[in-house]
Amino acid sequence: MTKRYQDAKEIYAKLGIDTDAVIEKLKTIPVSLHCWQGDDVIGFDHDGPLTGGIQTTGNYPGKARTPEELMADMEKVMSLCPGMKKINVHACYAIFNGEFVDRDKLEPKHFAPWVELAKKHGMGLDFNPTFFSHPMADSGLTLSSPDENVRKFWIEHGKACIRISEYFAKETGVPCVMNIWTGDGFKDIPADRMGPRVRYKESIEEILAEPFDKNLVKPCVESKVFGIGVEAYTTGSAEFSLTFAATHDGCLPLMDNGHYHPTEVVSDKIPALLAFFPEIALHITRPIRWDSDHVVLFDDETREMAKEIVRNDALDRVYMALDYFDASINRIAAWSVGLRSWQKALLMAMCTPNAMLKALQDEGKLTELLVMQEEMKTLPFGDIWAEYCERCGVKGDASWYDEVVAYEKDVLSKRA
Ligand code: RNT
Ligand code: ZN
Repeated sequence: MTKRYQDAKEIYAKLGIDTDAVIEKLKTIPVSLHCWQGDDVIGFDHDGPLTGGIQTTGNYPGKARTPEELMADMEKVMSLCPGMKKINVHACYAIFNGEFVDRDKLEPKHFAPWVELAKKHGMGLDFNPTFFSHPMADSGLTLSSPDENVRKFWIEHGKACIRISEYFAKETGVPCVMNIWTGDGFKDIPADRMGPRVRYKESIEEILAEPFDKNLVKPCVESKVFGIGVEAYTTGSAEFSLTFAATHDGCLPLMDNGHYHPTEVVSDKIPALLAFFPEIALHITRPIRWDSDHVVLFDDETREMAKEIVRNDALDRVYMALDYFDASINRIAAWSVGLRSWQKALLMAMCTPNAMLKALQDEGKLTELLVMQEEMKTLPFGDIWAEYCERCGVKGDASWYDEVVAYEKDVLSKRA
């Protein structure tokens, strides 16, 4: 224990915060690490481009080309970041040994190496059907398509993913969050806004009709405001997704903080949803002007989101997953900066005298509240962070980046 930590611990103790207890607690809270930062959201089941209205930009050398490379990269990231992790897998990251099957025919065995990875690290797995980057998604509509064959294909994909999610949960002993997101929408003004939504609703209902144990599989519906090439209309809008989750038992709403109008904030939506849903899910990202999926930083809104989870005592009700993809910088660093930032945000929220601040609000002492909230910002949080990292066996300062530089030299730079 450093002298700096001891001093900081005393300062926080005066505010009623037991930093040792906070550190122990945070170590047990899982954050889901998305596999798709490592190869620019491509996966292993197709050669085509990324579609669905999402985009990576940049061409930094060293992206993972095989399951082995991707998993090695993720292990590197996990070794650089504190806290408990889960791995978030997309269906397009199926691993075929010779025989290829299309997305509607996927089976648990195609994801066995992911289960092995999870077991090796004592982690859980989350899962996502991939409704994009596929010829059956070329029209821009999948589950909401007017073409019955297209819908049927994607419904079968969704059902296969439910079975795979349940397999993940059974194998790892950790519930699997399965997130349904489609990029379905129109570039220009539609003639029918309701038809696709009614079809989308019925398609998700068919997927969820696949039998599964609600304690093992947590299906979510993720909303979105618009995508690239689908600027005028998104089938799975905020109202659609929220209402769907609210009216379908066992289905969770998933909010991605890149999927709203730029002045809306997910931090404010978290407590609104927690007032109604037993459990909710998040995609944590950083939008710049649009759903740009920049690397998550320790910035104001990230901290505000973490605060809402922590001070509403909802760490066990909110499934937290990272979702960003930057191809313009070292991908190991991109992943690590984002995960470390979210960990920092959680730690800071847990090192805040939330009960005291709430009491000031309820007593109408709003001037004092403002003063105290500002005071909190300059407490020696960095020393608590350093201690937390130390106790998790990772670097608390920027020297984690030295390992990234070495990995780039030894491993990434050799990938042609
Ligand atoms: C896209 C959504 C979605 C994807 C992943 C890859 O805007 O955020 O969650 O990023 O499924
Ligand atoms: Zn997302």
